[in-house]
Amino acid sequence: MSVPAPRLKLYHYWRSSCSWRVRWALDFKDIGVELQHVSLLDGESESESHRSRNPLGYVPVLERLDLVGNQRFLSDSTAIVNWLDEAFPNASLFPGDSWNRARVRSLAGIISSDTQPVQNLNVLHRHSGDPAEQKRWAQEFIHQGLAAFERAAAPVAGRFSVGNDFSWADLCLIPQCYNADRFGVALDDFPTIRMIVAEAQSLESHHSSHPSRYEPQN
Ligand SMILES: N[C@@H](CCC(=O)N[C@@H](CS)C(=O)NCC(=O)O)C(=O)O
Repeated sequence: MSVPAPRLKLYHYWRSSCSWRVRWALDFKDIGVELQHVSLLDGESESESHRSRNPLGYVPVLERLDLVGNQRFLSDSTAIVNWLDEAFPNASLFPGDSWNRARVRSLAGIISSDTQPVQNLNVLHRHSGDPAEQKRWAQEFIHQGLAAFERAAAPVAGRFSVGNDFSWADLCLIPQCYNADRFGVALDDFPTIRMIVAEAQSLESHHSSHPSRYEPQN
């Protein structure tokens, strides 16, 4: 049964890991939303119309329309998912007591603050014009971030990153593992992460929000 939602629209890019975090949160909470694809490859995200939604020219951006049609935009997956969790408290993505929730945020931050930003497209292009060097850079930082996540999560993980409840930490981890695969970073050194990835694949919302479902067909 769908949760009655305000009118929401998500601007996303099919294989952006930050976009996947938000699509997955929406599906996990069963929140209806309109989706609009914004290409990161052909300048669409750099356009004035997208920069009016997010001056950085990044995805994801959530738009909220009120009853008289006023638009409000929220960028940054962390801010968006925190708002969704407050506005739609069913299926909490920050479960447990205050210490548990802080752990969720701490693990998520290893990915959202300290790993994904340094392997972002614009950073790779700024770093080097050579695709092989871009890949080497991304691999180094992804491996470093996942190694830190593995060590921090190992003592607190259950089925998922923090205990047995799916959380915001998993929403950051799994799309980052998808990126790791794209960049050729193996998960062999990370048994806890491999276990969480396998568990997450049992969730219907993993499949319904997966990038492969949103790949433009043309
Ligand atoms: N902190 C932001 C980061 C958003 C971000 O980096 N988005 C990437 C895709 S995952 C992007 O739009 N990159 C465009 C670019 O690098 O030019 C969030 O969590 O939403």
